[in-house]
Amino acid sequence: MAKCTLNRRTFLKVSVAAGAAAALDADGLFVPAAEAAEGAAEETKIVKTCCRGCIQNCGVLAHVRNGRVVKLEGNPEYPMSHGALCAKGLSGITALYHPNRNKYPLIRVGKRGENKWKRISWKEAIDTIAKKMMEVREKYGAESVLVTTGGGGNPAFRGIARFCNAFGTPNFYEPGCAQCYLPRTLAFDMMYGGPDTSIADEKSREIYNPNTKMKSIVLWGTDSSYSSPATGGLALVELRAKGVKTVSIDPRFVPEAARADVWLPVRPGTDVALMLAWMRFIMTEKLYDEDFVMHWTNLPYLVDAATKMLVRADELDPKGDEKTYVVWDRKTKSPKAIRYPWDDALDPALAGTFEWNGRTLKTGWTMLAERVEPWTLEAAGKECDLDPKRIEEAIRIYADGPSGIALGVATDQTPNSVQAAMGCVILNALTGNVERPGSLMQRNPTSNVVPAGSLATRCSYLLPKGQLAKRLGSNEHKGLIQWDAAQPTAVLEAMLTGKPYPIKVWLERSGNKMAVNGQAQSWVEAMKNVDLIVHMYMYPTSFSNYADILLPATEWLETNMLVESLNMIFARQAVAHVWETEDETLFWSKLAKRCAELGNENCKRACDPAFMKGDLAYWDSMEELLDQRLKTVNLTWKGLLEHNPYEYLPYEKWNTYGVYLEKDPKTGLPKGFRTPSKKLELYGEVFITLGRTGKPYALDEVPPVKKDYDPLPYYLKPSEAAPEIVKDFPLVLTNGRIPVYHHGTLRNSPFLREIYPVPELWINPATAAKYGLAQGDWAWIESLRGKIRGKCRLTEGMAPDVVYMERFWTPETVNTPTGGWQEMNVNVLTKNTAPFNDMVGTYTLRGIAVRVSKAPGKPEGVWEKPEDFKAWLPQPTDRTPNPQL
Ligand SMILES: Nc1nc2c(c(=O)[nH]1)N[C@H]1C(S)=C(S)[C@@H](COP(=O)(O)OP(=O)(O)OC[C@H]3O[C@@H](n4cnc5c(=O)[nH]c(N)nc54)[C@H](O)[C@@H]3O)O[C@H]1N2
Ligand SMILES: Nc1nc2c(c(=O)[nH]1)N[C@H]1C(S)=C(S)[C@@H](COP(=O)(O)OP(=O)(O)OC[C@H]3O[C@@H](n4cnc5c(=O)[nH]c(N)nc54)[C@H](O)[C@@H]3O)O[C@H]1N2
Ligand code: SF4
Ligand SMILES: [Mo]
Repeated sequence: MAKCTLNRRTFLKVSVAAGAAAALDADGLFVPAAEAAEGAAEETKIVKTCCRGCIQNCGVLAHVRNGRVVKLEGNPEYPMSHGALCAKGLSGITALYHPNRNKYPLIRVGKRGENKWKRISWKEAIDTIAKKMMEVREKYGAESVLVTTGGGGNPAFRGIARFCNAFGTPNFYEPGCAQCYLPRTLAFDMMYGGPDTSIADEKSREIYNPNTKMKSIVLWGTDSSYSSPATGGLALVELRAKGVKTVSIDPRFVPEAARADVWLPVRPGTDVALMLAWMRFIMTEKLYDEDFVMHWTNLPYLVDAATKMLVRADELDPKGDEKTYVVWDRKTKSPKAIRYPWDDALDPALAGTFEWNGRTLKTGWTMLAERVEPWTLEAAGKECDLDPKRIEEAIRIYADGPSGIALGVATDQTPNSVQAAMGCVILNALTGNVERPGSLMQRNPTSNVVPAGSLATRCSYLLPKGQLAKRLGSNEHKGLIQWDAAQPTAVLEAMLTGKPYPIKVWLERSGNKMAVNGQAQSWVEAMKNVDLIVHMYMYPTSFSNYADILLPATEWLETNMLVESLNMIFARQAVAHVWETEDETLFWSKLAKRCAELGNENCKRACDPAFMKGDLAYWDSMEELLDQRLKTVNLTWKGLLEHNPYEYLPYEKWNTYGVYLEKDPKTGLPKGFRTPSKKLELYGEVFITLGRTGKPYALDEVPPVKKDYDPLPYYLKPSEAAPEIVKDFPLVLTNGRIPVYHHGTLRNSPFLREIYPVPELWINPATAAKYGLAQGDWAWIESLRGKIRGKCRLTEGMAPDVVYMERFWTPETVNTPTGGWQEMNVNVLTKNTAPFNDMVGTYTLRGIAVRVSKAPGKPEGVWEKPEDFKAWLPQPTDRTPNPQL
């Protein structure tokens, strides 16, 4: 038997050198690794799986020898990546065998943050958590339990909402949501009834069509070569090679900007002004598709200028139908009900203001035209710091379609978030770029094995009556109901003040909330009021310092999951398993079950008899859940592994266009879009209804908002553009992805840290000179809320008054007083207070006012040299059998 090369002493040396990371009642952490003798004998197996180093799922061929993963390469069968893998994916092995993995459930024995832990069993951990949850439920109500997750990389994203709904708490949040993707899913769902166009979220799938008719594409606040390098980034390279033109709208000269036909370095946070100008130009220069706009959008419908509501047929005639809309008929010069989809007997006006029976009626088109009127190219140029001629050039490339606007996360991160997404739908619709060959807005079929990319669904109906109105922040910001989510700032307030009720238990299952929450420092005091904080993750992070229980989560190479990519289903299958890590999907199920048992045992007060017994609130094994999900394609998990990947539809059938034109068998009419009018709701009356009732998402009563949501996009100036702030903080800071990291992850990867050891502050050379900064210098960056350091990267690719930096934390300083998150993290500078986006509650992550000055050097204890990271090289582990294999 071969000896383990790493003994307790060398381990301690490593972990002391690592300065780091937590976990660590060291006894027994390293048990002998795979036997060398066996190693020589066993052949290398190649196992098909899928990566989850970011929010994509590139196909992977994992080479496994003696139960250890020894090499990763791309699987050419994966239709979005064609065998490519990025640096994050390739670092999967270092993540899996990292010496500082969370290995066992641990419970705190010292004070919070003292880093003293005791190993406990999973059963004990789940029992302790469930008992505390039930106690809090009894004493304060289920809403005093908060569950949080991460947006990126989470196979159980929707399952967490389901867990909350079943337990009865309306309070779950993730730091993306209103700051990521919800603004877009909300606008696209309500105005179109189909998917958004985010490339990083695996939408805009037309870019993967080898025979696409696309002529141009606009990358608006997204840089695919950084945020989806092996999928969208690769596809764009191929599209350009075929002559597709691109426009990049990004304050930084990122790779997609460098390769674009037109780059518009928009001033951070001013995108909606630019969008309004695009709309105005397209409308006034007649670059729109009139036939499509007339027949397939609600812009010809009449709006009552006083109430802002669309006029219905029953307002013209008591016998009229309340669901039928009204147009201005030019033949009869009167308002007329128009049946769906069209009435050839009528001659509807697209534009116009009409007086009728003492009411002023305007078409949706005219309402929009009035809204965009101030936004000439010159006005937008001034507001967004752009050359009007370049704006025009960009619009003309876009208007020469088929084309589409791929809207990224940038516009989700200011209080103007939903309006930008509304603008994107409007622009795509005005130009007719909807469900046509070559356009980005498409409704392709789905097998639905992983609805919204998550194994478990939300089951909003499980939430007991009366609880929805208690959700923190979602009465004001009703768009949050689409995701069953609370607003982080409202949660923070409750945690701090106990109002409207206290938060007593916090279960958190992502990486480092101190790195990804806006204005992260505001949480420190609040957390002191929470009795039990649980952190489930693959390794300890700054957040673990605030936790009472740590739970070890599986890495993607240890996880079983379903992945749907275009017309195919792939298995992400566990190829290894280390220590006592567990798939969190199973963890939520076990916790739900234990709570249910306890609830039934000591149900003293009138607890809901259906408590946690609702439809599939829990399952006993991953296989049970996977089998359940695969039923829609008549497969089992074992069956899928035999046919991996499984093509559930031939590509030609999957690649459907013009879904809205397909006949609805029930009516014999075209299906239209999935909206109340079956037209694209560019005049967004649906948003007024959302604010008043929570519909279409609320399944329970909620109070109306104080002020109706605006049915049309409006521009909101960046929240820190006021002269009294700019006087002291003259630069604008923004963020964006680093290709080698995913959010707060992988800062402990020795190879990736070697590539990108410390965060770069991108700054224009003239600005740098003004503040005495040179290439490679350390700078202070300061906002109204805090001060951090970054390393200067001088580049002409930034406007003189704009700087860029991304979130960063350092595992090597986690056990120092800074917790590893205060030194270089932009989320010390960002702002989580008002103004918020009205519909979803977005706060300000991008476009905040800062100043810079020279710093003496790097923060103490931070590693920068390649040899520093040696301590994090993969280590032998045990070969704990994976209970799920
Ligand atoms: N200033 C600023 N702040 C931001 C942003 C910004 O651009 N600027 N971006 C925002 C955005 S878009 C988002 S989405 C959020 C991201 O915030 P979070 O998602 O909270 O970030 P992480 O926790 O780093 O990422 C989640 C990680 O969970 C890990 N994971 C994967 N599988 C599992 C599992 O089975 N169990 C567990 N427990 N963990 C797993 C993956 O490594 C994944 O990356 O941050 C937001 N914050
Ligand atoms: N490598 C890597 N990939 C990731 C992630 C990661 O953390 N790392 N996270 C994943 C997640 S959850 C998400 S949401 C996606 C996001 O993916 P993308 O949508 O591509 O988002 P970012 O790269 O954050 O931002 C895109 C660009 O917006 C620019 N930008 C900054 N401010 C503004 C502004 O005010 N207006 C405009 N128009 N542009 C601006 C930035 O310079 C950046 O290049 O990436 C996913 N993929
Ligand atoms: S882009 Fe990179 S990290 Fe993301 S799934 Fe693909 S290989 Fe993995
Ligand atoms: Mo995100």
